[in-house]
Amino acid sequence: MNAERKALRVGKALGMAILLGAVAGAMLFQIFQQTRHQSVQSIACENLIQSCRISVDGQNLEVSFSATPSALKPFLLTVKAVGVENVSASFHMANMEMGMNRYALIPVAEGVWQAKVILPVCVAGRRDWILVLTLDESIIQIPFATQK
Ligand SMILES: [Cu+2]
Repeated sequence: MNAERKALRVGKALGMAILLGAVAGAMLFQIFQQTRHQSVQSIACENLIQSCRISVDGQNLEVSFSATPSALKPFLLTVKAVGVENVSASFHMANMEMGMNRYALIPVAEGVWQAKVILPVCVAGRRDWILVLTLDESIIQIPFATQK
């Protein structure tokens, strides 16, 4: 009886420890995520085909599409940014899971990064997308629309 009670107590303590550990882990992960990405900025680009000049975290960049984006039609995404080590792009829709649309941009010249992008068709018929660019530690969101 006594041993049983002891085992129960140990089990409860262990469960509590695991729970606290999980909570602490989740909090640490969140802090890590926040410090890793210093800023998320949403930027309006009038015309991504003519290229969009952006200044973020003291870094000047230029973002452009090679053609008017349209679902299932490949286009080139070009980002001009000097002095960055990693550029990646992902495409999202607000409040709608559109699957994995993630691209690692490849440096094609000094400070010029590119990826060939193919956007999926939206089952809801929406055309509003958000390009999320990650340049090292900075994240930039650029809303745009696809053509029919
Ligand atoms: Cu959609």
